[in-house]
Parts: sequence; structure tokens; C-alpha cells
Amino acid sequence: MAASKLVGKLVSHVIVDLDGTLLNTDSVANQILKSFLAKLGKKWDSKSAHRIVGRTPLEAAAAVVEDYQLPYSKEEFLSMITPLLADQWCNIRPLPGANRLIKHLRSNGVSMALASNSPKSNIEAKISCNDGWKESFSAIVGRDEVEKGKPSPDIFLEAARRMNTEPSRCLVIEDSIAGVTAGKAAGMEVIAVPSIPKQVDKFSSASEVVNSLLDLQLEKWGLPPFEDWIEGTLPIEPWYIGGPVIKGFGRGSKVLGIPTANLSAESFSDILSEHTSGVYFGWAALSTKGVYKMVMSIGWNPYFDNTEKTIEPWLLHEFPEDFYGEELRLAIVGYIRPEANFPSLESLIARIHEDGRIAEKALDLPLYAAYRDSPYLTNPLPESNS
Ligand code: ADP
Ligand code: RBF
Ligand code: MG
Repeated sequence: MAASKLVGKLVSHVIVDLDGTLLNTDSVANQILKSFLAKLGKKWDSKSAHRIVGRTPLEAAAAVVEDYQLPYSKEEFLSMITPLLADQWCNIRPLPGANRLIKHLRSNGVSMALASNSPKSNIEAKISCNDGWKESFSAIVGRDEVEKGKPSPDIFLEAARRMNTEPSRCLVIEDSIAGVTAGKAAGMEVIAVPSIPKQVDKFSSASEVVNSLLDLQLEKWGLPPFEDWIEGTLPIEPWYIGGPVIKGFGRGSKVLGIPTANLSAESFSDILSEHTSGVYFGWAALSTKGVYKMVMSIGWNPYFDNTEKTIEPWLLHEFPEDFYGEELRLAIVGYIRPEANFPSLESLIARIHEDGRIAEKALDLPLYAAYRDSPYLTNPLPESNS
């Protein structure tokens, strides 16, 4: 490994946060708050979600009580919402790359701790829902086991102590600003994986900011590298979406010379909240035409700074005409890179063409080629009842 590749100090131990870093807690918490507030005749605005991320439960409760002027004290509100959350703990899904990270560190014998602002009993309940997680951590530290929660360094210092190591030997992985502050205050290297999009500038104190756990390059910290990348692609657990092709911003063909057959992001908000933004690839079926190779971006297109998340599949085939309204089904089988900004339109276009070549080639590998025959793509469309 070239020394120039190292971005920070060499580490030997990893400390990860739980909610928002390994688990998609926000998605479940948002659903619960939404229905709770609806009963009070109030509308949950996901934009205030940033006031909750990375806070202790009581701080988060205080923020909601204040934002929505609820007729309860923060303690009362917390005691009402806690059992609703506890009921849903096993419905909280691991974030993309969480299982991969845990398995990788464990199989390479790297000691790993879990450090969370939640009480220890909540942490244990949540991780017990995921096979192999509890055994993978050599220490688990909850908010109730130290004097002060994040952004104070106590939780991380205690985690290092229980792993019998120095803080300077630890790498923290965190999604929240409070967590990044805490890790830095503990004298540790910190990788930020922000839960809230478009807030990257707020994480400038982190040693590095990555888009998702899929983008971790552990060799930069002297840790064993992931070895599952194949020809510039990362195999993922396949996922499937489909629907009628809708009108996009009208930019793909016109501005980039790259048409993208957009799906309605609104209709897939649940499944999209489970997948991080980025460039993915797979197979695309058009009901009347056939199955084609496909590369796509999901996200906010940083170059155009969109306010909406969009799904932009580019089918790697020349079509004589548009196919708006036609049913498009996608099997998404691999990941290429995070969405990025580019200094010029030409460099964005060049990068998308490179993504296309990577996808084109990778999809011939048996590992990915097998999904061309997925029943989801090849079965006739269900009869419409309408
Ligand atoms: P929009 O912003 O409306 O999505 P685009 O310029 O991105 O417009 O063009 C996308 C449309 O072009 C698709 O909806 C589809 O009908 C058509 N199209 C033609 N060839 C392709 C292709 N290879 N991949 C995706 N869409 C294509
Ligand atoms: N837009 C970006 O701003 N940054 C990207 O990194 C990016 N990557 C893309 C990769 C692929 C394979 C495709 C098809 C599109 C990508 N786009 C990206 C989105 C592109 O800007 C979008 O399709 C057009 O803006 C059309 O709306
Ligand atoms: Mg498009």
C-alpha cells in the first residue's frame, strides 16, 4: 500500500454509531412521528428531521415538542413515543453496507465497538434483531453508562477503554454532527456518513466525509481493504422497481446527449429511503421491447443541484423513438460510485459514459448476467384492474 494513500493516522480499532449509521432508524422514527402528529391534527414535515438526527431521545423529543407546539412536556412526549418506537425496533433496516462492514471487520479480526447516545438496553434490543451483530462488537457503550452523551467525548473514550486501546488508535464512523464532534473531541479519526443530504459542509471537522458505507476505503486508515469490488463495481443485494416512464427535467438528451427514462421518485419514496443516492446498474425491461443493460443515477444530481431526488436510468441501447408512459422495470444489481459534482458539463458527460462502459462490461459477468432472467423482468405484466 502506498503511504501517500493514507489520509489520517493509522488505526487498529473501529467504533461505530448505531442509529443513522448502521440502522435506518430515521425512516421508522419518521413514520411513527407522522402518524402520532396526524392524530393531533398536525402534519409531520420531514424537513424538521434534522433537529432529531444524532440527538439523545430527550433532546429529540424537546425539538419536536417545540417545533409542533405540542401540549406536552418533553418528558411526557418521550414517554408516549418510546413504546411506539420500541414496538418497531425489529422493523428498522440495516443501512446499505452495514452488514458488509460488520462482516468484513469481524472476519479480518479488527476489534469493533458500538457507541450510541441511546440507553444500553435500547441498543441491545435493536441489534438483537440483526443476526451476527451482537457477537461482532467487543464493546457496546450506551448513553446511560457515561456522564455525558455526544457531542461530549465520553462515550467514545469509554469504548476505547473497554477495547483496551488508545483513542488515537480508533476510527469512528458517525452520521451526525454531534457524533463527529464527540469523536474529534476524543482525539479519534472520524469518518462522517451524513444522514441528511446536502449538509456536507457542516461536517468539515471530520477526517473524511463519505456518501454511504458502500464508499468506505478502509485501507486509507491502515485497515484491511474490502475485497468485494469487481471490475469497478460492487455487487449488492438486488432490488427491483418499476412503473411508467415519466417526463423528467427534459435535460438528459438535450443538455447531456444522454436520455434517462425517469421513474416517479414519489411513488418509490419508501424503497428509495432504503437506498443511498449514487450510480447503480442492472437490467431494464420494457414491456413491449425486451430486456436491456442499464446504468442509472439516484439522487439530487449535484451538478444541477436539484431539490428533488430523481431516478434516472439510461438504457444502454439506441431506441428509434421515445417510450414515455411505457412500463419500465429495473433489476438493480450493483453499485459504481456516489453522485458527484463536476467542474464542467463535459467532465460530467465523460464520467457518465465511463459509468456506461463499466456497467456494459460488468453485466456480462455471470454474477450479474444471471439477473437478466429475473421473473420480475420477464414475466408478463399483471392484468390491470382499472
Ligand atoms: P426527460 O427529462 O423527460 O427524462 P430525457 O432527455 O432524459 O427527458 O429523455 C428521456 C426519454 O428518452 C425517455 O423517457 C425515453 O422515452 C427516451 N429514450 C430514448 N432512448 C433512451 C435510452 N437509451 N435510455 C433512456 N431513455 C431513452
Ligand atoms: N448528475 C450529477 O450531477 N452527478 C453525477 O455524478 C451524475 N452521475 C450520473 C450517472 C449516470 C449513469 C446517469 C445516467 C446520470 C448521472 N447524473 C449525474 C444525472 C444527470 O445529471 C441527469 O441524468 C440529467 O441531469 C438529466 O436530468
Ligand atoms: Mg430523463
